[in-house]
Amino acid sequence: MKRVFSGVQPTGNIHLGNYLGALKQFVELQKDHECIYCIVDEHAITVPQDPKELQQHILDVAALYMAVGVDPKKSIIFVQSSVSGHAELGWVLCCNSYTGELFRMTQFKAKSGGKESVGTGLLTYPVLMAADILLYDTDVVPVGNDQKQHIELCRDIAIRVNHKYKDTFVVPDGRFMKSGARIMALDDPTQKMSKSAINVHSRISLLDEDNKIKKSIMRATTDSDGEIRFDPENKPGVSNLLNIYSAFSGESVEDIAARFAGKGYGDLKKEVVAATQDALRPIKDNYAQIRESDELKAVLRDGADRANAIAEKTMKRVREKFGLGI
Ligand code: ATP
Ligand code: LTN
Repeated sequence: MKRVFSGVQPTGNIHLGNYLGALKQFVELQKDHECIYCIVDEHAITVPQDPKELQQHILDVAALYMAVGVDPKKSIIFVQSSVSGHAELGWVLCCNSYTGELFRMTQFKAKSGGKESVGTGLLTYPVLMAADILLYDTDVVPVGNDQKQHIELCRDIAIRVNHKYKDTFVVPDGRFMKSGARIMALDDPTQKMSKSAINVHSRISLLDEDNKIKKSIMRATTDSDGEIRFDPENKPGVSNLLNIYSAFSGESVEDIAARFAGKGYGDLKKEVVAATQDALRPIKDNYAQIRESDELKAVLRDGADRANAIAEKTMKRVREKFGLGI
């Protein structure tokens, strides 16, 4: 069975982009893969976090994993910092990556742009991500499109180390959804939907109430030509709505556009509202129950034990290959 690994940062506001790009894949892959899903708290502290809030957000993401359908009996769910191999392998990989390749990462450029001083962790962030993935001999990494460059870097580092130290790592592949891989902000469809945008109507959070979902979608930015057609370059707003609808229904964007021929944007938006509300309703119901249950921390402890057993085997191999320790 192929092994899957992915992670989400516990930084609040888990949104439709996170769900349609990543979490939805997590659930699908459980059927026929050995899956490991991590809450990457060490990635979260690359920017300042309030410790109390971080603790809550870790539990929020764990509960959301389970609420969308990740089953802790089938998959491992755990918190990154509870397995020390991540930080340890992260350091080893830092010593096998180049500052040049890290400075080229578009996410680093975006997050560091215009700042007077930039934390080192923001630069080495993708190396820690590579460590997360390589620590588990991962075959498949389900993520959104924005992580493509980081997956490529992870592959480059794995190939480089394998060349130097012979067959140390499995070289993983990214896995991207057809329609959900890049959900755009509703208020500005030229930007990706993000947790950190100031305007709450730029995103749908997975726990948003029906009314909020309706408001955010009905006021989504479109264009003035009135035709419903999939054309991300010239019609990013309408194309984003078609993408969201397609990701929920499984129908192709072209078929949806054909079905709406001659109708107005309002008609399309109403159906997107209904599809989103219907999809999020059971997630919200499950979440409320799971977040309050005592079972949650037990799931994370059990996940950490199972993850650690795999990680330790890899670290033993890595230490031997590199000549670390005695
Ligand atoms: P954000 O930019 O919203 O803060 P993020 O990408 O920095 O999110 P994570 O929460 O760790 O951080 O992302 C979890 C998963 O969601 C990743 O696989 C990421 O690629 C995916 N993802 C994030 N935003 C989108 C989006 N707008 N569309 C599709 N997938 C997304
Ligand atoms: N960098 C990712 C989160 C992340 C991740 C990972 C995803 C950290 N480690 C390992 C997949 C595999 C993000 O910002 N979305």
